[in-house]
Amino acid sequence: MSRKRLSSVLTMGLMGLVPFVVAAQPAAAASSVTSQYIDNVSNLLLAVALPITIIVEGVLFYAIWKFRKADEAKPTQENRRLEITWTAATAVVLLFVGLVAYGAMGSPYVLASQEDSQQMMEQPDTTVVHVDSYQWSWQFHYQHNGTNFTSENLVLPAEKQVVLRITSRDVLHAVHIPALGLKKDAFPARTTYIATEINEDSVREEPYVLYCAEFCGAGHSNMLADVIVKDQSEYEQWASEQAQQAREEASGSSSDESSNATATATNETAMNATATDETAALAAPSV
Ligand SMILES: [Cu+2]
Repeated sequence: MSRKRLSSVLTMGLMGLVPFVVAAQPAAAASSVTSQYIDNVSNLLLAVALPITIIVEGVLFYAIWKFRKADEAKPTQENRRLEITWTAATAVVLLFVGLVAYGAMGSPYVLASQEDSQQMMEQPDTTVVHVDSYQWSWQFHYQHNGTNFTSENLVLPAEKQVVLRITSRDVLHAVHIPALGLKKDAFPARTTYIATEINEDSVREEPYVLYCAEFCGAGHSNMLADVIVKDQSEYEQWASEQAQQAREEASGSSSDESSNATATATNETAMNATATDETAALAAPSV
């Protein structure tokens, strides 16, 4: 390629960039550590792919325009240098994509292994939620100051390490919270994990939506839950209230149990009484 031709291709390529630069919006801040990693991969790949695309398109349109009057196109002759160049260029691109993806996927906030998650769960500062899925809803189990309680909504603190322990009671499901960049499959008889830290900016009254992202039967499309992100003090308050309520319910039901036990004992006495009556009836001389 002559220098003149090369410079006209590059000029066309750079001109092609202008509308993209004008249209580009400043990137919104990531909602969680996880989405930050994923956005970084996406932005890096876009930054590299865009100029390559524009140069390739530039060469294509240049060739179409330049040879528009050629009746018979000549086949490309063997050109070892060109072949080595495009093979090496492809290898560099693939290596780059692999390295960038590995940089994100190596983080436990993107792919949490069982070991990573268990290490995080042992740290006292981590909020752990057991996400239990079933056809066709979700249950979120918490432990706060030694009290277990269950919530219909997934309530999470911001600016704090969070681990979701995910299980399924029946078939395959998947936890998907697009707004927070979180997604993980749920399997029966197996536990999977999501580890993340939600950014302060994501705290809001309006809930985010958790979707089931694995087709799981007739009720799949209704398998949604609200995700509420609170700041740490509000989260603490919510969790304490829920734990308190659970303790009250537990003490209420245990007194119910003792009254049930009393009722059962009374019934037994009544049965004994019946037996006595029967015995008496049997023993009574027939007339
Ligand atoms: Cu589903």
